[in-house]
Amino acid sequence: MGHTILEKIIALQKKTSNIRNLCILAHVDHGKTTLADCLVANNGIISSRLAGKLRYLDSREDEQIRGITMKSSGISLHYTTGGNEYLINLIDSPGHVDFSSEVSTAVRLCDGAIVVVDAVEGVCPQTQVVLRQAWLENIRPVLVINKIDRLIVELKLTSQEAFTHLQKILEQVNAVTGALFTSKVLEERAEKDADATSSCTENSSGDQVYDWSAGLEETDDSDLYFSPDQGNVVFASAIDGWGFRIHQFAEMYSQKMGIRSSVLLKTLWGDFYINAKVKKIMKGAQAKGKKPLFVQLVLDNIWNLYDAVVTRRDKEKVEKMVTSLGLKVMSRDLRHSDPRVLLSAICSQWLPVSQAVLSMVCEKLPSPAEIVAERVEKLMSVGARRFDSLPEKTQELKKAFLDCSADEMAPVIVFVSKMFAVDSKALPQNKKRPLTQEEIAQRRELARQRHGERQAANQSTETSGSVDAGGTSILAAPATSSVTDALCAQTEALSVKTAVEEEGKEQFVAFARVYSGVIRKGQKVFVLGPKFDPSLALRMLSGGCSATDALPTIPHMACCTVDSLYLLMGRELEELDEVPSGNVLGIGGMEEFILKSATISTSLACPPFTPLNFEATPIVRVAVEPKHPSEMPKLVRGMRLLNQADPCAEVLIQETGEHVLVTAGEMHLQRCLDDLRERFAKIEISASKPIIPFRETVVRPPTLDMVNEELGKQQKVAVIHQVKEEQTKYPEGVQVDSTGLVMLTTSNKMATVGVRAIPLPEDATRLLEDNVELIRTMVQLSLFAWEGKTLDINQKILENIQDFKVKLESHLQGHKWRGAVERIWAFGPRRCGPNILLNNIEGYQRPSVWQCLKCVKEKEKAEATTLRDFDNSIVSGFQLATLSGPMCEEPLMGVCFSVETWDMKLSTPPAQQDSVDENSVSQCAETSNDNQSLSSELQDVHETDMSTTGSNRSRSRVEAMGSSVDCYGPYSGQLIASVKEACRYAFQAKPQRLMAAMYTCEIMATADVLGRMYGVLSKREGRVLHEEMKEGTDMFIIKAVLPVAESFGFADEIRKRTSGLACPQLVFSHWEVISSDPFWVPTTEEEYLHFGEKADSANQALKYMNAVRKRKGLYVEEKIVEHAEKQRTLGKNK
Ligand SMILES: Nc1nc2c(ncn2[C@@H]2O[C@H](COP(=O)(O)OP(=O)(O)OP(=O)(O)O)[C@@H](O)[C@H]2O)c(=O)[nH]1
Ligand SMILES: [Mg+2]
Repeated sequence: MGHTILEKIIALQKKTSNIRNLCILAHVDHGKTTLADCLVANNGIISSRLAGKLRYLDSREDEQIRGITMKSSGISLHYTTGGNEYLINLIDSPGHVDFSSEVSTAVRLCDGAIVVVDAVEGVCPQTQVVLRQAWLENIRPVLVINKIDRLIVELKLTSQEAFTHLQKILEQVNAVTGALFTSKVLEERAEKDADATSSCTENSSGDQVYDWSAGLEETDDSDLYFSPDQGNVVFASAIDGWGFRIHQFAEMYSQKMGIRSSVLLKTLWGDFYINAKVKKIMKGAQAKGKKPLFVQLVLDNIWNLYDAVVTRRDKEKVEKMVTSLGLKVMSRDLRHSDPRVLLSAICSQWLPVSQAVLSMVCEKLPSPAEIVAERVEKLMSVGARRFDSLPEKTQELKKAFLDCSADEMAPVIVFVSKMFAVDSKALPQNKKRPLTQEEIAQRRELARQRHGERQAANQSTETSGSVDAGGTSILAAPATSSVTDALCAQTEALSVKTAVEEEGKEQFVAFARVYSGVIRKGQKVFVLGPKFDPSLALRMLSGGCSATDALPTIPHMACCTVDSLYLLMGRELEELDEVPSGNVLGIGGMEEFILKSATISTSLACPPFTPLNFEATPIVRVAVEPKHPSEMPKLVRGMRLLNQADPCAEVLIQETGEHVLVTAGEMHLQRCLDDLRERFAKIEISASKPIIPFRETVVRPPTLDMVNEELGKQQKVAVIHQVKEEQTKYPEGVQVDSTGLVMLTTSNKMATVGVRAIPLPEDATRLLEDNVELIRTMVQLSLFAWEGKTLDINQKILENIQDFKVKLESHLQGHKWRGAVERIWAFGPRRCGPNILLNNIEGYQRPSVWQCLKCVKEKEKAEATTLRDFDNSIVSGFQLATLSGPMCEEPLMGVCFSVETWDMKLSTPPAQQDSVDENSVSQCAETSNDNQSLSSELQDVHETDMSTTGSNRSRSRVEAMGSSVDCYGPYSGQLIASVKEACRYAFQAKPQRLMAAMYTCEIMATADVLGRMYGVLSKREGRVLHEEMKEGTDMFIIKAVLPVAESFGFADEIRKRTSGLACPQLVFSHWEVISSDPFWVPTTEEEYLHFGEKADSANQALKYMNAVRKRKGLYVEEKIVEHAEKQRTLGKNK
């Protein structure tokens, strides 16, 4: 990078109002990186001829090979418009769903976004996702409709058709924005109403009529939508290098036609036409069958150019056009065999896309100084905490955010959104740089000196050789010099070796942005982890302190010195000494302190930023191991590095000792494995087949049998092995009645529990699943209330809990569920899962899970005394039972366990029994192999709390128990085990089903490959939800669901079968019950006749279940060879 450009950028970094931080967002393959190329070429970093072909920001080899972006990367550009110089920090992001976490990391650092939409494909699933992400982060978007050349060359639309098509796309994009806006306004309004009703007295009658649209009308949304006349839409073809806003044409034609440009601007995009006779612009082009202005003045020109250059290759016409436009085209381009070369040579001069996009960005996107208060509050308030409940000093920092000042006194606030690995060779300090004139002169001088010395030494040896006797002292000199030479050589060799080792090492650079103050090299700063609590820190350190002071250890906080600062220049980094507020930057030497994201500040009052919104759920897991077992440590280290370098990948070690990698999808998995092999571990590794998660559940007894006959009327046939199984299913001491109630007594015969499993309605399960975070908060609140602490809790969260309760009640209707919601004992597994433990014990009134609502409101302490002893053992048993079910040890889902009896003989056990049990369960949960991450902050708080109080209590308990420890072990332990077993048997007493994780996929394909695509879908048990034709194109959009278990290789197969025309995007959507019964054997006469005794037609659920059991080393009932003689007969007959 040129020295002058670097200096210019450094100077511009200080002018906050002239900085634009933005990212490019779009669906996969809509042309983000190509567009970025055009912008980069404008700065002369790459040649404009290569723009669009090089994909400069796709710096990884696999990105280039696959033609897809996998990591977001930043580059700083400078741009001059209207006499103002701007610094543009551009971040290119990936569009593939598997890498959507990279988008989240990019969006957080920006103030604006360029949303790119393919003119042919229109709004795609990821387009909606990125628009929502931008919305959630309060960043302003502008629109680029790209690939308009495809409308001309591929779809062969006329300019008029293209106009209609473009209008439709714009409508689609605005519809998405509109929906986001409406929901926000309504939410705010509801909030306001809630505030109003809570503040006013309760005298209002309940029959208010809500006018929901009122809020919408009041709120100004005019600058929210994309509209060409607002100047926030660019029409472009990045590959051909052209793009424009209608401003440009309005100005051009206002001179030509003598119409004011403001009038033209208003009418150029719309249903207006020009009346040539009266030279006036009139409305109603469509009704009168006239050419709209946009077609006549804009599109027709472009269409003509393409026609002349690409379609007809009319040289004369092209030359005429070129001269009339006043352009200069090199004759080399004119003669080129590929017409696209000539085209881009003309277009990039006539309507350079970089000018159009960059001027729009500078005009329409906010500078870092314009950050709004709403966004600041959102960034600063983590989880359930309200902004106004933060410590006063912390709230004061809001001003620093809003000022965005680069003042000496301003506190430094930096957010690191991800860590990325770079080869240490690529770091500027390790790079060989050209020497300056003085350095060259210095070296020359040094070499001359050395040469002189050597010559002198040679001469002296020669003379000493000629002098005989007594010359030992002189002779000794060369000997010593040779020794030192050897030493020098050795040390040199050593240093070379370390340099080589260094070279291969990956270094981490933090991808960050400065929100306030100036960060300097060598400065001491605090690194605040995502769980850091400023109020705790402020309490611990009264008064001011800085990172240079010696500090006591504060949880989730570290002090460090800023090692190096970098300017991100795509593939390269440039070293900087300081970076002022408002800029995106790279920070080196932080790998010891930051895992994935962090906040850096000089003030301990600074709160950690809210966690990033990740759209993707990591679901694909594989076990990895080194090819050579001795290389295990390298793998472990490599996996640690990978975990740090990827925002979304999870790395864990299961209790079986397996190293498991969890990724968002197949493509992501591939990239992680490649990274592990080539960068982080540098060893050969083998990965298992993807481990597919399942869930276990129970359903209502089916009313139809497998041949669709009604059950119950037929005469049953006794299938021998089933009867046998029925008998052996339950061991001694377990009683199961015909309704599925399981009674089980502990080994010491002291307690008996009766449990029944009931399937939860589907809606209720979904509700539980969607509200995991809320349930977790509830658990934490109960815990706080339990300990007598009060927490300043957001009113909104309380409302959400109330709302959740009401919804749950509405889903649990019918006499079976009467009053059930009030009697919920716990949720599980992990206290927040989609299963319910119900207290149906007569005469046992325990506080419900909803007590937090009451406690927080009334600020009263929960009554602890009403809990029966060992209450928690029951909960723990339930947690364990729901964590792994009896079918294949996968977690349960949608099951309600109703405890109906609980008799205990022990009369006076110590009061504080339960906490130890709970502790043991939380540990179990941590090591288990479920795929839900445990990383939530609340959960952690909960666990640490439990472990500290638990250990204290356990000691006292052991002392107090003494006598009650019988030969079967502690009483509470027995109860846990019994409840767990009882739940399992109760589960087995009902019709059991497996649940499969499902992907939704949206595939776009042309009519001729539709049939083949359906073939692939049905082979993989996919189900088409709907199919529609995309207007104006010959494309169909098919929405389908597909089990995750069948998805591996799906994208590839579709691509191959449709010759690359269809490319599906798989997104995890939900869990679905597999309708077939894995334990099914024919029981009715019809089934028997239809399927035969063996029932060998494939049972999908059984297949899945056995595969999981096999993987986990569980017993699988499978006959390897059945009827061996038959096979022999077959062989003979051949
Ligand atoms: N016809 C046409 N093709 C384009 C245009 N812009 C990009 N492409 C092509 O579209 C393909 C995808 O372009 P990329 O720039 O890699 O797309 P992307 O949005 O960065 O893709 P991901 O990063 O993988 O999400 C490439 O083959 C480009 O050549 C355009 O304006 N017209
Ligand atoms: Mg890309």
